[in-house]
Amino acid sequence: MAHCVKVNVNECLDPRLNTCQQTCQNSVGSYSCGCYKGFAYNASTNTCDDINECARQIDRCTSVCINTLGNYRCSCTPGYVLNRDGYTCDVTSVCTNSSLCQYQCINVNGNETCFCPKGQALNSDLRTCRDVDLCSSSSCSDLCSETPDNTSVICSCPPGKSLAANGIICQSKHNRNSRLASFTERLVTDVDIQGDPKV
Ligand SMILES: [Ca+2]
Repeated sequence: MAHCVKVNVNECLDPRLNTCQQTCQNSVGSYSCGCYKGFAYNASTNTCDDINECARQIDRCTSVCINTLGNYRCSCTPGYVLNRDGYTCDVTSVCTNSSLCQYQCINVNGNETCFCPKGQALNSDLRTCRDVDLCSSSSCSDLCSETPDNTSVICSCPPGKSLAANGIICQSKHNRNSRLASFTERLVTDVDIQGDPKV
């Protein structure tokens, strides 16, 4: 009569003895398969399927959720940066899209906004800048030119006129001189009258 000895083989210790994809739980006379955290065991295929935390809405992301194999990660919409907790987002002062603007990009309350240097204006594409003709809106009465750095205007006057102290109005040198001349003349006349000896 032969002895039947029941030997407990640990199938989990040898990959050739089990068909588990991820984890293996030994039991007397058998074994069972399991999965790592982030995976769900699929009994029909004996595989471990990724759990899509984003789709199942079991993620902790406050903004954008990106599913990964066995896990997920959080991201933020443009203008926001992920906090160190890995879940929440805060407004950032810098723009995430550095190629967005022709010149400068500043994050204004989460909106990445393009700015132009002084003397230039933003085009309707909200990205590029155009030179602004500062003279077209200047107060110069006669001649106008832009400073080399394109940031302000300089008024000037044609020959025969001179720039008033306000720096924007040209006045005729001739008128000024003739008024001065007539004033001097009147002054001289007054002196003559007063000085006229009454004999
Ligand atoms: Ca996942």
